[in-house]
Amino acid sequence: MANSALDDVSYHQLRQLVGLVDHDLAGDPFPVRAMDAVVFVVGNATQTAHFYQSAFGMDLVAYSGPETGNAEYKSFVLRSGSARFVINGGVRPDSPLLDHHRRHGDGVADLALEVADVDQCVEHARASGATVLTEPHEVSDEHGTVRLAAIATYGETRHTLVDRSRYSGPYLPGYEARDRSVPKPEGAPKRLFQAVDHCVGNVELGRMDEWVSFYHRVMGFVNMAEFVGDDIATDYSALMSKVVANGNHRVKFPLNEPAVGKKRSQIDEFLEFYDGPGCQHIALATNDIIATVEAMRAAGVEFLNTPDSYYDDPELRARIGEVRVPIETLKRHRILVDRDEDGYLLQIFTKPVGDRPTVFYELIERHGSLGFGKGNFKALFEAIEREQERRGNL
Ligand code: TYF
Ligand code: FE
Repeated sequence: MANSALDDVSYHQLRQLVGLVDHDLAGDPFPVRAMDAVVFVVGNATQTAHFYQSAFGMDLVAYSGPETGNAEYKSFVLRSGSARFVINGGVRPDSPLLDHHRRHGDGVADLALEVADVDQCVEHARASGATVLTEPHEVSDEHGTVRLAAIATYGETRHTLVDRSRYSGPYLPGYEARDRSVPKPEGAPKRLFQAVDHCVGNVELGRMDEWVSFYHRVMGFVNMAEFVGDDIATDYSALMSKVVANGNHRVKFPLNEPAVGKKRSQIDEFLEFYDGPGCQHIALATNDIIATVEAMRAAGVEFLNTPDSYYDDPELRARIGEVRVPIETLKRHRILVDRDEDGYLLQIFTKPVGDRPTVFYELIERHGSLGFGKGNFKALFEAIEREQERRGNL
């Protein structure tokens, strides 16, 4: 598997980082190997790429733009372990990327997937009623050949399907290798995160189940146990949520819809400011959330605040038992903790990283738990609502 997204982090490490289960790709109608890339369209790719290097500690590995023969847009490819971000921004005034940005602001245009067989996936998707946006085709250069296609998902988001098993270049034909050019955050570990754990989609009111069935039918994804139903939703979360995953759980997509409750849903706020459905948050798996949060904070990344009462609650202390650091350390960093029958997880959420109240990040350190922090939903959603109120959108 040349240049696979899995190369930089071993299967064993990934098992711990993102929680994998055994799965046989051979019998899978839509054999997904991993996330290939999270592809962003932003207003200023040059500066956004700088941010992901200086604040998220990512490495610049490839570039395409006017200097490399691509007059329309600039594209920066960044890596951290097995995670790959591609940051695109229009250069020519007639670039379609600028129309995308006008509608959505900075956002995720493409959750690209590495698949074992592009043609098989596209045939299965088409037969299941999916919209094929780009037919299977090949692109080649001196490093080999990549086979690509794309299907539509919620809103204007797409899934590009990539088979790079016959390719050894830094990303795709048309890109030139680049070295890191911006210093990492001061005192930061070698990598601030090792993998993408999950990517969350926000869809319109009443459409979550349609999108869950889309991932079942079209991509052979399965349901994961964690969900927020209408029983919990109206009480405090203002959203409903279900999680789908590929066979081995390497790729996990929670899907949210607004819940009709007392307050204006955070999902409604997203849908208004993103101008439709889209990717709401990306969870990044780290093996040292303390060091990662320290480095990101030092670089100016803002996280949601969790009140002292969360940590002082004797029920929480009893429920979580022993974790790898004293609870005072978690309190100092405002890191949340949740435990279930399989183990525990540590997590924290940034504020939205762009101008619109849309895309944000989660950092997650898993110790056996395969969940998404259900025990934290109340405290988390209250923190999100405090921010919504500060923005005047509650
Ligand atoms: O991905 C998840 O399900 C958790 C919880 O607006 C969550 O991270 C769900 C919705 C949301 C923020 C976090
Ligand atoms: Fe999450």
